[in-house]
Amino acid sequence: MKRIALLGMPNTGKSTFFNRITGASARVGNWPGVTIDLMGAKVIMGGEMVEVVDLPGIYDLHGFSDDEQVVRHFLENNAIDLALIILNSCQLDRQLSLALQLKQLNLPCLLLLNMADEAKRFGVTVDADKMSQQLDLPVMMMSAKYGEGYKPAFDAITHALRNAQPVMPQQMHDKLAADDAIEQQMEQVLKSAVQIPPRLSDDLTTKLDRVMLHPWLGLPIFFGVMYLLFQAIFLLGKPLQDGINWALLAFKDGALVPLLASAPAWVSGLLIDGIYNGVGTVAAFVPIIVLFFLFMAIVEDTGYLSRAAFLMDALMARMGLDGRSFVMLLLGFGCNVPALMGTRVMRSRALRLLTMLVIPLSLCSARLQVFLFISAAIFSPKAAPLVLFSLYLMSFATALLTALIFKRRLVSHEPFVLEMPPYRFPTLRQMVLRGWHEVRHFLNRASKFIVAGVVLVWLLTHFPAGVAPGSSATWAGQIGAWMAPILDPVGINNQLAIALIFGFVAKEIVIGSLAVIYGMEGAALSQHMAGSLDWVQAYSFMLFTLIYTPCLSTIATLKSESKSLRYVAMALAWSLGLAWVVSFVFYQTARALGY
Ligand SMILES: Nc1nc2c(ncn2[C@@H]2O[C@H](COP(=O)(O)OP(=O)(O)OP(=O)(O)O)[C@@H](O)[C@H]2O)c(=O)[nH]1
Ligand SMILES: [Mg+2]
Repeated sequence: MKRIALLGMPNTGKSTFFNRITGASARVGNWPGVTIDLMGAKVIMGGEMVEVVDLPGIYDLHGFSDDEQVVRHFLENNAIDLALIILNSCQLDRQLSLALQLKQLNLPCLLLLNMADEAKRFGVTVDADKMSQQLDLPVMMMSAKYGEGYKPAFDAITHALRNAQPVMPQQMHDKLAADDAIEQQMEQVLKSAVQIPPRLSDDLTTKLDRVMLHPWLGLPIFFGVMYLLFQAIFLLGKPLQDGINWALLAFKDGALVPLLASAPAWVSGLLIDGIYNGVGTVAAFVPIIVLFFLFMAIVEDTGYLSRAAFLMDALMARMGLDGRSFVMLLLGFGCNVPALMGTRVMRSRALRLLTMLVIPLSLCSARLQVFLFISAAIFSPKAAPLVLFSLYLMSFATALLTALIFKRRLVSHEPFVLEMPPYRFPTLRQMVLRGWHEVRHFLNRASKFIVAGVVLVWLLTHFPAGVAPGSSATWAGQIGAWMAPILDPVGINNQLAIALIFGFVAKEIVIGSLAVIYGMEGAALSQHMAGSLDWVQAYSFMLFTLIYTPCLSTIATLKSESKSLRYVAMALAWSLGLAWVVSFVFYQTARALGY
């Protein structure tokens, strides 16, 4: 099978092109360093099967951050039939040198000048034919996002593939010609084939940045935007959530219960009280989570994240972090795992380790489900949003505290250079792809962790045979009693303790397992919990859930990214210890004050 590799600098539209050509849904974002690992997909081109490989962006072939290593490793170990070099047409003066470096590897190459739409708008003109002659390569202009010029580019690729032979890139290090020669050739090509106006006429970006990056207004605007975003998510998400809850209940009462009426009690118990209630309670949050990711994707895709990094850089530097760490914390609000992997763009190991230590403290969407559920059950409709907001603040505060404490051990001197991409509007297609991606992610986690988790909880709360379900005589009750000396002082009762243990695997299981432990779902579960817990216990439980290790996937990622068991053990111990101390201080103080 023939193989095409997509190469180029970060943020030039490689993944956008990859999605267009393969129909895949690789992550796209207006931020350098979105792709951090290789991703392949097969397509039929010119009647034969071809593998297309999307790669992280590289600045040059000598780069030494972990995502750049991925590219080098790939090139050193794989024969490729065609290297598609994707450049941003508006930045040819900076990017052409990479194309020349890659060409020296003696791979069959094709040059795609992407973002033709922006080039036109900003007044950049490129003579692709002339450039093609000078470089002795096919050169095509196109817009991967909007599709202009895609068809001719596709045909050119098919044509180039037809008589391609797989080539191993030549030894990269000794083959590279002196950089001066490349510099000279680049000057020459730029002079004859490219016209860049002295100032790019990007009015929109300039005007917006005057406000968004304003020295005083910038940060308040940023937090205002975030606040509105959350308001919008819940405003739109709540009716959808209620709708799903209603449908799930109707299906249960109308179909499941009658259907299983004659089955043995343990079968209907396991299926209905276990799996259906457990997974259903979690599934009701899917619309909110999808909306959440859609809005995050908009923030990411417009280029506003880079602005957030810029605005927060000074503050983060005091904690031993930098603007990128802040962006990763924000991405961690979605899911900690990709945020941890995103730190690969950092070249300093100390900075990476410090950032990876704080990311698991960001309140990810799975924890958000737990907090939405509990705060709605225990607190008044007026107080619930404030409770949620306070948890976000705690998330930040614990992250900053962690950084402050560990920054002396993990000192980095990596300079932080931030590239400000122009503002871009996400397309509907990109948003739909992203939403679908999250639904699939949920289904994947549901089938892997949530079903297994709730089944286990059901078994633990219903056995040994003959005891009253959910009572202290069950296995779950015994585990709870065993944990009591540690968890009593922070106000976490036996039922909640079981939920916490399973939350270690995945936070979605926490509410799933509460549904199973109490044998109820939706509104009934909320009411029951409101009756059996007071707000101090509930808040202490939420604090603990927020701070202790997010999930198994996060731990596995910490291990694979840091490659150090000691580091992972330290991160685990720290988060568990911190969770206990924070909950303890809160719980005991609140009780001492008479609440
Ligand atoms: N205007 C315009 N924007 C584009 C075009 N192609 C991609 N983009 C946008 O450019 C940004 C970067 O796109 P990606 O596909 O994530 O870039 P990438 O090269 O994969 O980036 P890394 O994975 O970080 O190396 C996104 O906001 C895209 O929507 C295009 O042809 N025109
Ligand atoms: Mg990419």
